[in-house]
Amino acid sequence: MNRTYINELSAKEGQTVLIQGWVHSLRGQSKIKFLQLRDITGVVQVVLAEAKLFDNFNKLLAESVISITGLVKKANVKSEEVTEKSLEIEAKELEIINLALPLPIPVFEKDESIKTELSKRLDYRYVDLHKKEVQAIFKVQSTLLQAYHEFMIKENAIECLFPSIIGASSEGGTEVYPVQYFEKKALLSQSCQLYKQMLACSMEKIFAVSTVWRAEKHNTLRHINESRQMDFEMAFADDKVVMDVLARCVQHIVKRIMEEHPKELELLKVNLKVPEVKYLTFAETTQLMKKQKIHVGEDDLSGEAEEMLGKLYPDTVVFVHDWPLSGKPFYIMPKGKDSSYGFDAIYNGMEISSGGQRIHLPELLKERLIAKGLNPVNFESYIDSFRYGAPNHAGWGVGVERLTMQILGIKNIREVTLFPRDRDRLTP
Ligand code: AMO
Repeated sequence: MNRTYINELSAKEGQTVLIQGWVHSLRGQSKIKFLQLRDITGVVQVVLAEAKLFDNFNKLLAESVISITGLVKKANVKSEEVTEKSLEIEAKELEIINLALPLPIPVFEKDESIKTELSKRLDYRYVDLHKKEVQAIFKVQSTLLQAYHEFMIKENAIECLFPSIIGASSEGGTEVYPVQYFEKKALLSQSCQLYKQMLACSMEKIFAVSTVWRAEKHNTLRHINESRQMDFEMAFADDKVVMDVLARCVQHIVKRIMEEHPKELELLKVNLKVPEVKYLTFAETTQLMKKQKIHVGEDDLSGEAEEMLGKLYPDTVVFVHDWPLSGKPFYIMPKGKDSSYGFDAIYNGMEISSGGQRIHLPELLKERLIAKGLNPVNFESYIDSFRYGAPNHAGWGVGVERLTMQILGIKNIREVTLFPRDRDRLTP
């Protein structure tokens, strides 16, 4: 018999079906036993009235994996956990696929006030991922990635794959992981920046999803050492053009999540709205923050300022552009002496993206590398790539985890990372 998923049961009332999944909860009296069975689509009540099934039932602990063959019957189930309340399964057979040991962390926390600490949950992430709240986060993240692809394909962008082992730091700075590459020293990619630029100079409009590594030593709620980025780069474009692409892209992603995931959003208590868009210069933002008595750096926004932007402009992608040149990486196009064509995008109080127009002129690029204390010799092939027909171009990178946490209003980035890598965590 083919397996039926739990959300398909309502179409099979009166039929015998095979369902498979995890034991969500168990309850037994001497003559009749109940269990709730969960699969990725929902939870259903199973009634076991035949004594021949009790031996197997008595062996079960929560999260054991079983197969049930049984009859789909009308019912009126009260339990909040059950998703198919109008039916239940009268079990005819119970097969144990794998008995679970006593759980190191609860999967089904009846008492919401007793929350397991995140670090312990992450130690047992493989158990934590049995929780429907946790699954909801990653279902939403999956749709986020699919919606990004959908949007980019409609924009006629070409998807590209880039190397993860690179010769020179793409973002400047020292926050890189060294790799021994045969006789040479190499680095784990901090971003696909140099490659996406080189590619936009021939393929015009490109996008990528890649894993990136940043060896930042500090432990914060918004940084991880291995993250995923959605990148975009476009030829014959400036900062204004690509900010508009990013705004429409985030709006499309949010809209798709609202369409696909009303249940998950309800479970996670998220009231999602398609964001508006606001453009502010860095100077305007500084003025705005002064009024609010909030500190802004000379060439960077503080976390507090990002939060305030979220309060002043809720459910809005706020672009802070004309960013001070000193606060942007070497590849960002200067605007006059001190300003730049660089921007950050702040959404619901946190930076989700940075980008800008790039330098496509080799001599200016060399100048900017030197100004940032970097050696142009280490960037020779990147600089040379702009000597043989390089259009002006612009782009951005969005952190997948950052966008997920801002869409879902989740405070700790580790919650939205399947297997986070941070200063203290390398397993699982
Ligand atoms: P940036 O370094 O600002 O820009 O990174 C782009 C976006 O990636 C996310 N991000 C991170 N998320 C979690 N943990 C981290 N340690 C982390 N670092 C970055 C953020 C950030 O906005 N090459 C440029 C982009 C471009 O100009 O196209 C870049 O990497 O959401």
